[in-house]
Amino acid sequence: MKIERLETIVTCPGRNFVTVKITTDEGVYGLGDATLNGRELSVRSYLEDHIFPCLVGRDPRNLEDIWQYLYRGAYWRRGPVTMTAIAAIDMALWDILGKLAGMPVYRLLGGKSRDGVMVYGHANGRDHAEAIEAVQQHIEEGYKAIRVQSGVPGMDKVYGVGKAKGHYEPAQKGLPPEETWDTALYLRHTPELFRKVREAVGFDPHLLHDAHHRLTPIEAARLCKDLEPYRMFWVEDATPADNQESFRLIRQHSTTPLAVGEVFNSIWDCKDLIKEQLIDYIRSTIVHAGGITHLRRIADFAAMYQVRTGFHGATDLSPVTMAAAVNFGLWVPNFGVQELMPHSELTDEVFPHNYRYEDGYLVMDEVPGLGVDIDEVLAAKHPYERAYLPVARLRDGAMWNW
Ligand code: GCO
Ligand code: MG
Repeated sequence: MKIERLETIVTCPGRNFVTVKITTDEGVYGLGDATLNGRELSVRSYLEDHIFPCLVGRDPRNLEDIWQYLYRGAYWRRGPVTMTAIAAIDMALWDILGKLAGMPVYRLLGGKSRDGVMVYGHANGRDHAEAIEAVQQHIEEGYKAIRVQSGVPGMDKVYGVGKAKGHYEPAQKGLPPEETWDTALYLRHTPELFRKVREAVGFDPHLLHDAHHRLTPIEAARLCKDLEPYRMFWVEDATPADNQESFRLIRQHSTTPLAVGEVFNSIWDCKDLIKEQLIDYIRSTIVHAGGITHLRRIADFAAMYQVRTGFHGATDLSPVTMAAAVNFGLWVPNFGVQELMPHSELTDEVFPHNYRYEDGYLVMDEVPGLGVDIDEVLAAKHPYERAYLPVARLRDGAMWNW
């Protein structure tokens, strides 16, 4: 059996997605997500200009060899563009393998460890009252775990909170919008938010929060310490992890569980964090960290240190990644939680999929492969539109971490 055709499909049903489609000489095809928010076309070019020509004629069933060929063989290892491209190929090959075997990918990985994948939803509010209302709404919808983000008085715009009630989209059409960030205000208001949320809904729901890399290590330690009475499920991206040692400082001060890794693209980004037990959840995701083949290595390594998975799942990860994540989450023994930010109806129409939300969990049927498809005719009606994540500046105008 041979790989006959490789294509990318770029579509914007409200936001941009890049999808890889690999077809074999026997007509079986597989899909992989290659979306890298704000850098979509670089991944497409990496795939089309540098990877596709090398894969035609190879046996699609040798996905480990193809992974190693793309990783070791490229000489220039890692980086988000490369690892997203590798991930897309890897996902598509797992999809093909599942279809050939007539089994879901979770069966190929080792079968089901659980019936459903617990997800966390996004409760956002422009102020505390609106955020609490959103938390209550999520509880009514069955969510067991809820991420809470709120506007901060005195700041025009805060990460994770949209302009309108409810919805927020992590990319905007046109050039990157600029926002102003004020750490002191944020540190003052966030513990207050969680005090009110616990008061309103009690201690049953798991509560999560994303600090989105905005804090220095000692500020992060302060936040995590202040949040201790509210028994967080986790605080995410408390400080940037470029320097993995930073997390030791947070750990020394607080027992609030820590999650990190949505921007990581390989096991090397989290090696020390995991080995030194500086984190509790690893958020690296299938699309940005080399696919199922590489995430499996990360998860197994993490299991040795009782670190659990908590994969990224914002709307910039296409339904193809979500399908892969559900398959992975059904299998992986050290599963923690999966992020769920529901896609728009149009996105779901472009990518018909088998996984579905049921009472706080994502579940799927026994369908071959990843259980996701693409409607290419509909996709073609929504061409690429330039879009970016915002950037953040401090009050004095200096660039800060988005
Ligand atoms: C999350 C993330 C997103 C990212 C976005 C970047 O926790 O879901 O932080 O909001 O900012 O996915 O592309
Ligand atoms: Mg995040």
